[in-house]
Amino acid sequence: MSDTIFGKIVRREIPADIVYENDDVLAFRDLNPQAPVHVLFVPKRAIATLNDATAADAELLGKLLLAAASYAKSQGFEKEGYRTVVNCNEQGGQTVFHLHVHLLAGRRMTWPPG
Ligand code: U5P
Repeated sequence: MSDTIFGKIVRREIPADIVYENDDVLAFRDLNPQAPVHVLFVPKRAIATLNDATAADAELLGKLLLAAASYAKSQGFEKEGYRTVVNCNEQGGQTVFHLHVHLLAGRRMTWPPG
């Protein structure tokens, strides 16, 4: 796949406000936050979209969600809650083609999403 700005962040080629990291996942604050806490969890090994994930990526996908939950809990959002979102392709609202999980917290979310 072609490289993206998130690949450059993972390789520390461009700066980001990194808040969480483990062997497989990097998380940094969204530059255009949609909630008081808006963090993006990206796999260090890039997958372009959710469509491109295979059974071989199942563990990595799980690790992304677990990282988001772990960070949300560490920030005190376990009880009040939060939202995780994966956008896919144009109508899903995806703009960066390196799969990522949005973590949004700190305000009441609405449903259905826009
Ligand atoms: N974004 C950043 N930094 C960048 C480029 C994009 O934080 O350098 C954020 C956008 O604000 C957006 C997200 O929320 O990445 C991409 O999400 P999506 O629209 O692809 O789901």
